[in-house]
Amino acid sequence: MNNVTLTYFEPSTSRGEECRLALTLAGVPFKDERLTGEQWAARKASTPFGALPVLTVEGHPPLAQTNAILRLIGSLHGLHPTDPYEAARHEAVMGAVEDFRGRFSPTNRIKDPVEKQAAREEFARTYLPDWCARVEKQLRGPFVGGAEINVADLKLFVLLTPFLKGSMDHVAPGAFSPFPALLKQVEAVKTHPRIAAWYAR
Ligand SMILES: N[C@@H](CCC(=O)N[C@@H](CS)C(=O)NCC(=O)O)C(=O)O
Repeated sequence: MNNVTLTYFEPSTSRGEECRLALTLAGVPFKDERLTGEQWAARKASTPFGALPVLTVEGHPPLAQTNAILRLIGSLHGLHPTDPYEAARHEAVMGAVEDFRGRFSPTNRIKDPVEKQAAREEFARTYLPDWCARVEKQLRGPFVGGAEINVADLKLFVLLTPFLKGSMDHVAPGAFSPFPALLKQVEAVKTHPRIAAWYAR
């Protein structure tokens, strides 16, 4: 991969961060382009699907859709399984992360504080434990595929870290306590030398 640019917004809590971490883990030097709202408004129409992240690699058209970007980086750099069935299992975990976002994100847009609290508490009581129990069954431990880290692990890490830090109002970090294998997975990603080095910059 030559002359690589990863375009996203500033936050480190969502899809663009997953791609930055994948490039970091792969040891690929890249331009870390972070757009302001104004820059994005001028650029949106020219992107493949009108959303970020977008990966640009010399000699190839710009690539959008986070999971496609992660699969590409993972496949080129030994961070995604080569066995098609195991690869599909990892992709299912990546899809489950997007499912979680799809269920949680609407609560960000609720204006009424009482309604928002109720929606998040309901999420923490119902969807969250069911999702965690199902995802835990997919972990061979500590990572999705066993001893080796893969791009699917980065998605779980980026999704869960803000919750475990207590940054999501009305969803206590303790909601994840019944799922020790999941907590171990997040810790294993966080302490991976290349990931730790990225956050120590
Ligand atoms: N399915 C897409 C979703 C991308 C997406 O929704 N990106 C958001 C940021 S996380 C975005 O670009 N929002 C700005 C906009 O839609 O104008 C993916 O997985 O990459």
